[in-house]
Amino acid sequence: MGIYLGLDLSTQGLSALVINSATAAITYRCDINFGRDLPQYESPNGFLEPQREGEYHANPLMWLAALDRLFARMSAEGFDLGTIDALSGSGQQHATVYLNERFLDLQSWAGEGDLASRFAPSLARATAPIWMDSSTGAECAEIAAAVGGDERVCAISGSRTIERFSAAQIRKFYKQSAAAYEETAVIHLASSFICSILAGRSSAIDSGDGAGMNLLNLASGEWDSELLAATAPHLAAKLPPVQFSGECAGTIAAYFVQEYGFKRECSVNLFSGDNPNSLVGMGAEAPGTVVVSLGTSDTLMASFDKPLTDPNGYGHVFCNPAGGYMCLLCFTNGSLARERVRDEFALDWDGFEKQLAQSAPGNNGNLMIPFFTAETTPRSEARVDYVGQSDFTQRQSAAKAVRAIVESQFANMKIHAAWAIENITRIKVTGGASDNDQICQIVADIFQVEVERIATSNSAALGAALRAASMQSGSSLIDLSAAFADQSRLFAPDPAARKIYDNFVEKFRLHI
Ligand code: ADP
Ligand code: XUL
Repeated sequence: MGIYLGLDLSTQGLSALVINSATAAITYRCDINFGRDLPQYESPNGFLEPQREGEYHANPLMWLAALDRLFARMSAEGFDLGTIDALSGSGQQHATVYLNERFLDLQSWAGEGDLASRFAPSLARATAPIWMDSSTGAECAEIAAAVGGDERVCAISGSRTIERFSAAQIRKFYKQSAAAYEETAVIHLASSFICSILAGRSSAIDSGDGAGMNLLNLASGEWDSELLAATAPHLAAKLPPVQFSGECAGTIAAYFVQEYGFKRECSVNLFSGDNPNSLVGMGAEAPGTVVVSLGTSDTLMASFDKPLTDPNGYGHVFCNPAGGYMCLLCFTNGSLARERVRDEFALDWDGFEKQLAQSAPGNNGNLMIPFFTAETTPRSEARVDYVGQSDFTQRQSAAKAVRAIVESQFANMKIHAAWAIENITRIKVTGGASDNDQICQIVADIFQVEVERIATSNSAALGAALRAASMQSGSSLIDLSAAFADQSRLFAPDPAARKIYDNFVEKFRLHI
């Protein structure tokens, strides 16, 4: 039992969340916003003004300045950092940090000044491409071609080549700046970079976040020599080792003991990516429980024991910090698409919910292809079709249109997640649209499993804190995260809806 800190380095800020495992309580939170708190880095939303279309980079020194600022703020608020027994963290996935030989020379870590000034000379590249970057289409094609096609890349690494993933980003750097690439001694992810700083030496990349690089062989858990060779020369020598997320990176660096009063024996658990950490924070790290997040886009995360990969190549598979594997599927047309239909009929969310309540499951066969913008799952150009009765296709009925978008979205989700969710027993829903009871009920009826609404705020930081607690205390991650489960509301599936929705899903499949 003890006090554990979870850090979350997201796109827009750095957050801290502290838990007391004896009382299963979140006891403290603190946030730094890059734009507001560190305006000198000229990154109001956490990234630098794009220099070219699709190019999104951040300044890694800003992340270090945020770490100093966060601990200073925690101390100023009276939080005693000396009480922390172990910590871990979470990083936005895919972002790469390029460091020179100096970073590997621990003598050079001592010195004067704050973290940003100590580590500025260690950067081999001034900026880190982040997950929002989509400028590497050419490099994706080159890597896929060298390995024998995207299906093969997906089968090995868990994802086809993806623009924001690290391999394509590393290749682009090598092509554009060969000399700086040569000078790069080690390439870290955002997560393993911050972990290294805290542990006082270059740490491993955990297999959860490492799987978001298009470089890890999922089945072996090691870097894949073919993918490395297809990406850039001598890459094996520039990558840290990959290790299971539950490993310890060491005890906290002297800098944090001296500056902020951490105790010397405070352990640093390997960091992981925000999605693997969220899986833990939402208590879904054991197979059977699936998380569906209904935000701007809709996403689905599920865990499984074997290194399955998406036969269609839409989803991503990462290693699960609790062991085994997890998938992440993104449905781009989530809340924004529901808003389009809501606005077409001049409704508010209450009105949208009332229209859902007035219409019947299956919607008399009326369905919709709801891709108002280009869709990720399945990959599709923007496409909106109304299929069904004449008053529906002429859009005269709000009740039918509102039901059609919701039922069609979740039919689409059920079809494209089928490979990952064979034996699910529960769906945990979260995100803005999970406030809507009717939507939750439709999810329960289409998937024919109990749906539990959970309130989460920063599940990535919570997942990191729970991982630190598990590593330090030896308690199972599953037991720990269950103890932190939020109050929830349950929606039971209506057995009478099973057949209706089985037919509806098959009909949707024919039109997709
Ligand atoms: P993100 O984290 O992606 O910014 P959120 O999880 O905060 O998104 O969800 C925001 C979305 O939730 C908004 O786009 C809004 O359309 C949707 N939303 C909020 N309330 C409801 C509701 N009662 N029914 C359906 N959708 C809702
Ligand atoms: C996942 C992804 C994002 C980032 C943002 O593939 O790109 O979820 O991790 O935080």
